Amino acid sequence: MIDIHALTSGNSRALAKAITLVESKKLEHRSQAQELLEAVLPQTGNSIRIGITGIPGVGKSTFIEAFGLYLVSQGKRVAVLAVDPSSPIAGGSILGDKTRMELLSRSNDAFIRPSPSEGSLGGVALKTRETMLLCEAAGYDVILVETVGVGQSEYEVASMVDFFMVLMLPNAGDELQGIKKGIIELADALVINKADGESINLAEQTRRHYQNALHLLRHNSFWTPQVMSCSALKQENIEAVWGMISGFQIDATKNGSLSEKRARQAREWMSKLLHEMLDMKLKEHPQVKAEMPLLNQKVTNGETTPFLAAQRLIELLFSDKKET
Ligand SMILES: Nc1nc2c(ncn2[C@@H]2O[C@H](COP(=O)(O)OP(=O)(O)O)[C@@H](O)[C@H]2O)c(=O)[nH]1
Ligand SMILES: [Mg+2]
Repeated sequence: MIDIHALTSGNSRALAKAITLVESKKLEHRSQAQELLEAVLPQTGNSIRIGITGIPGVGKSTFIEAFGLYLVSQGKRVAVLAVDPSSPIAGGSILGDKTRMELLSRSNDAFIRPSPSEGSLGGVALKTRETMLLCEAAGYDVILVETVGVGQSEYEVASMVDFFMVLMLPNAGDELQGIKKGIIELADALVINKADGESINLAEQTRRHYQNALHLLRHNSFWTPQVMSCSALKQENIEAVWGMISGFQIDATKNGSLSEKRARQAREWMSKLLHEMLDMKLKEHPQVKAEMPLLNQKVTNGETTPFLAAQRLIELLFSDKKET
């Protein structure tokens, strides 16, 4: 069993155990985990949740090391999580990159957790969401959620954080950046990394390029997305990146948009989970399973309409509810 008191007083062993429970696929663990999450819910929400994405090699791990160490030096406690639908052993993921976060991983004020290898209901992203809540209950002030951008992971990360940041290379033009369409539009900040040495001028050019490009986008938030540059390796301008994000945190807290955004995200997750649960019930239901092939056939042959077939399956799903 998890010692809730140890967890909420910041014991990292209790936190690690709680995360293992949340990540477990065993059914009884699932309900224990939900009980735990509900119990600690009042102690959550007191962090700033920051999403970080960018192509492999852009410098995410180096940035997180520099940024995390800076935050620790400012008295913050930092948790680093990852959403990566590929195996955590594969290259590019947090685990393989722990060497680039050597100092941070040794800090008592930092907690680094690799991506869960898989999730059933809600996927890897749900596990990370729940882990984020546990970290908040354990008193972490800043949660960094990294993704290497496989599959839908950038969208999933953007939908669980307060502030979404895209790291970029000093190379003007999206084509060269290998960034998926739509990601730039989700960004609260674009940060051109590796603005050092011979790349300083190119980084500045790239910064201006995106600064102009962002003006063309419409934003339905009080926040105007920012474009900055930094050097994670030389630890330059890292403080300015934090200045921008903490400025956002202060304003978004004051004007209510932070709590509004979180509430919306939670409702969207509920809806997503509801659909996934219904889907699972459909797939498991014996009569639905039995009639599905026949109805598929009938729809294929034009003997019934897709509407009527779907309606029949829904009726089957709910027909036995009175008996149970
Ligand atoms: N010159 C320079 N190199 C950097 C910087 N940040 C990271 N790198 C290098 O870029 C490579 C990839 O960095 P890494 O943090 O592993 O990138 P990730 O794949 O996005 O996590 C490594 O060789 C880093 O040393 C930077 O600010 N400037
Ligand atoms: Mg990395």
